[in-house]
Amino acid sequence: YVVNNEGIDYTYILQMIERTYKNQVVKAIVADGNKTARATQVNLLKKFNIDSFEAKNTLEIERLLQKNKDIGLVIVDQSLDGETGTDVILKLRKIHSKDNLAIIGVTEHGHSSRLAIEFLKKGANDFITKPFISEEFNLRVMQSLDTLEFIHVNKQSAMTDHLTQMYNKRAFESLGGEICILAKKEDSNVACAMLDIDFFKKINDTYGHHIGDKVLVSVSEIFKEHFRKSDLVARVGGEEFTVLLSNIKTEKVVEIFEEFRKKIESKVISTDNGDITVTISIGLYLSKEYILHNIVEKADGLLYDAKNSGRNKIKF
Ligand code: GH3
Ligand code: MG
Ligand code: MG
Ligand code: MG
Repeated sequence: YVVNNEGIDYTYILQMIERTYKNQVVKAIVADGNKTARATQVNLLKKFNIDSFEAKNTLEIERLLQKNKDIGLVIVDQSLDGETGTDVILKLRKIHSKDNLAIIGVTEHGHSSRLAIEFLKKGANDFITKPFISEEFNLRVMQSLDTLEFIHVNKQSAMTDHLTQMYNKRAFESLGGEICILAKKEDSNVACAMLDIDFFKKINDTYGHHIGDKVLVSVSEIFKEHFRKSDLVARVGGEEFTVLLSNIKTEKVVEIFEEFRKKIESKVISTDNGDITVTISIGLYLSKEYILHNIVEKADGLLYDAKNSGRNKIKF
């Protein structure tokens, strides 16, 4: 289902927490003032399947990071083009935190200990001393990437609802807050929908909790196919869901949710105990307010109206 594309593309906000490291081959930057040294490291990385870019200073590194969202690692030598590696690391860490980007500093024999300390102080994850054995280089790179992956997986699971694999309430609040900040900057409107399955308790009482869960998963699948990846959709309670969209026309957004409501109503969920259908009530609040908590409360009030006026309908 493709909604009109007039909306701001928030995909990159979602990408921040959707970066994958094992499924998608991660890329690296080799920053070194010396061309031969760069080539050596690029070749080593290539051997264990990591594509890398070359850079000589902060500007080049930043440009590469902006353009290639799949870069997870920067290897920085102390001697660069008009800069020192320690300065570069300091600058990079002001923008890129350790949970998004791994940095390895490269020192040289002779002044390695002092410099290694400086690298770590400035925010490097690790360091390696030249000349190095390729095995050590390999291990240090992998160690840094594994840590990144570990952080990523943990963040993902902290933001994901286990049953439906949708965003949970925590994710909704954190990503929703960012979407509001952006919408305010762009002076665009925000549409917030609160959705609640009608008489869900009856499903549990009639068929059992296990079947209730199955219904929730089926409903979550309809959410996933109906909304865009850049729309924020979350399971915020047992059988309660929230959707946040921005920069969208009133008629359009009502149409989107009306179609969704119909899809839920007509979906037949087959179980061992027979076919089940459910309906959903929707409170939809469209405004130029940017405080998430307030917006959600308004949508919740409209949901209450939808429930009280017969259910299986949208109030906006
Ligand atoms: P209404 O139309 O007013 O929303 O009625 P309702 O029965 O859907 O509302 P109510 O809030 O009374 O009941 C919600 C039920 O959702 C109660 C709870 O047992 C069930 N529930 C909450 N979380 C889960 C879950 O993870 N799995 C299952 N199977 N049921 C859940
Ligand atoms: Mg409820
Ligand atoms: Mg209820
Ligand atoms: Mg309900």
